[in-house]
Amino acid sequence: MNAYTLAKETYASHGVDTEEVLRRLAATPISLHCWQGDDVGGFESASTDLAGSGLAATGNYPGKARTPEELRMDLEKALSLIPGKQRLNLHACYAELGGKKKERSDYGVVEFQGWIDWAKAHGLGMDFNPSFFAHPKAASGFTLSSPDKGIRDYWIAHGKACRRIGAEIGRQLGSTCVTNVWIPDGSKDLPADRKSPRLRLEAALDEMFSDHIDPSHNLDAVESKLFGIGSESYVVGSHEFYMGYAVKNQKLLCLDAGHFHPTEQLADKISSVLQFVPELLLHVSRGVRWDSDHVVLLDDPTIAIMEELVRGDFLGRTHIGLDFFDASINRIAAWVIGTRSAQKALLLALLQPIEKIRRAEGLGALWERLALMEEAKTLPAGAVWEEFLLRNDVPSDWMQEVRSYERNVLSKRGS
Ligand code: RNT
Ligand code: ZN
Repeated sequence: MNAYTLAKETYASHGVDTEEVLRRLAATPISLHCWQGDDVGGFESASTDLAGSGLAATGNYPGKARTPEELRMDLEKALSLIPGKQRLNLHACYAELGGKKKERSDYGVVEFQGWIDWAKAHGLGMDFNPSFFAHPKAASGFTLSSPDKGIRDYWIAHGKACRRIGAEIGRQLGSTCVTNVWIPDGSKDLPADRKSPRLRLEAALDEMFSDHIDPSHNLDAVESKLFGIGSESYVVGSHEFYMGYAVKNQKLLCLDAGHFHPTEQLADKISSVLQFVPELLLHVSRGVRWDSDHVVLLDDPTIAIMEELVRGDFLGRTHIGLDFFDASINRIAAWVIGTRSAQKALLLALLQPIEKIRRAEGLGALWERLALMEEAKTLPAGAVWEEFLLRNDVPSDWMQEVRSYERNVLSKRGS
C-alpha cells in the first residue's frame, strides 16, 4: 500500500474524503504577483525608483528579470514547479511600451496584449493593478488624495484606464479579472488635517469607479494599509477608511496580511468583512516585525487564514493573491516556496476533521475541540500533498530545477 492510500484511509476514519479535498485544492487558483520577479521594477523606463512609494525591496540577488520576455520565462519556470492552476497578477507598471513614451493615464489594452496573449497560451486567468507609485506625479506622497486637482485627475484617469484594461483582460481570457487599488498616500510626520485627504480620496474613488464595467469581466478591490516607509504617522487609505468605502459601495476589500499591527490576525477579520462586502481579495504575505513582504511560509497565520476560508465556506467569495518581494534570494524559488506554502496551508485546512471538531464545539466539549485541533496537526497531510504533486506532474526535485535554471539562465544575465 502506498503512503497516499494509507493517508486516505486514515483521513476517511476521521470523516474526511481526501479525493474531495484534492479536487477542491486543484479548483482554487492562487494569483502569482509579477512583481516578485524584478523587485517591483516594471518595464516603463530603464530605471524605476521606488523611493517615496512606501515600498522597499531589499537585496541584490543576481539574475532579476530585465525585460517582459525574461519575466515571463521566469514565471513559466516557477509555474512548472507549482501544482494546480494559477493566475497572474500584473501591475500597470509592467506595461510594454515598445520604446515609446506614454502617460499612465492613457494606457490601453495594447500595452498589455503581450501579457494577455501569454496568459491565454498558458491557460492562466489574470488580475490587474493600477500603479500609483514610482512616478513623478506620485513624488509628493499623495495621489488620489492630493490637494492638487491636476494630480488627482491624472490618477483618476489612470484608475479608469486600468478598470477598462481589467475588463478587457477578463473578457479575452473568459475569467473575471480583479483590479486592485492601492495608493501610497500618507505622511511621515503628524498631519494637522487627517480629514480632508480622506474626503478627497472618497470623491476620487467615486469618480474613478463611476464608469459602468461588466462585473463578469472586472471586479474592483481596495486595499488598506497601516503605515509605510515615509507614511509612518498617517495613511489616508487606512483599514477603517476602506472598510467603510467597500461596505458603502459594495466593492471587494483587499486584506494584506502585512498591513495590520503585528499581533493582529488577518484570519479573524474574514468573517466580519464578508458579512458586509460581496467578495474578498487576499494579499497573502508575511510581515516580519513590519510590512516586510517576506516569502509566505506554512506558518500559523497563513494556516489560520485558510482555515477561516474553509470553515466559513468562503472560498467561493475569496480571491487569493500573494504579495511579497524578496530580492535577497533566488526570485523563482521565492515564488515557488511562497505559492506552495499557501497551497499547503489550504490543504491542511481542507483536511481538518471539521465535522468532528464542530460536533465537539456544539456539545460544549471544549477540551475535545482543542484536542481534535491538535491531533489534526499530525495526521498524514504530507502524503496527500505528495499525491497532489504527482497528479500535477510537478518534478519531485524542484530545487534541482531551480539550481540548473540559475546556472543556465539567471547567472548569464547582467545587472
Ligand atoms: C503595498 C501593497 C500593495 C503592493 C503592490 C505592489 O503595501 O501591499 O499591494 O505591494 O501593489
Ligand atoms: Zn498588498
